Amino acid sequence: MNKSKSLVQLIEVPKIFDDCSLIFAQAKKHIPFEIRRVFWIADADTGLPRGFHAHKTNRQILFCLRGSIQIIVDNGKIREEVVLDKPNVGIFFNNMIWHEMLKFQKNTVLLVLNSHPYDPKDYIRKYQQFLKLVNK
Ligand code: T46
Repeated sequence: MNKSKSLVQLIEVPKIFDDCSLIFAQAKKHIPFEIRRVFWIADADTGLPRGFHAHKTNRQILFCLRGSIQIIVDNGKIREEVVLDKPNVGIFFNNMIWHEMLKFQKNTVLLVLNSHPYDPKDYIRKYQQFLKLVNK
């Protein structure tokens, strides 16, 4: 597959090995938006898929700090999946990208950087509605 057309946009940030592994991300250099909100997910039910929505405006980067998850991204035409399991490799979700998070390994910790504050009206939670909006 042509990599430049891939929906999966991974962002690798520096990881310093010293007496621990220290990972950092710098505004502008690594994060392609101003961070207005951060949330993290831990203690997720390993059998419970999450996500199943797209954001109208919010853009995000997910880092799996511990454990692993499978992620599905979908733009209404192409659907791809990737496993996120390295704490220094995040996945970028542009707005209007449908995403699903599956197979949370036990003890997974997910950090999510967001371009916008929380707004329930920013969510498109019905796949058919998402398809209509992206394909019009
Ligand atoms: C996303 C994926 C990756 C808030 O009140 N504030 C917040 O900032 C967030 C993120 C959530 N909430 C409330 C809304 C719901 O009552 O927390 C509850 C669970 O949220 P949700 O069902 O949307 O959780 P996920 O894991 O399906 O989705 C979350 C984010 O909401 C979403 O933006 O892209 O993680």
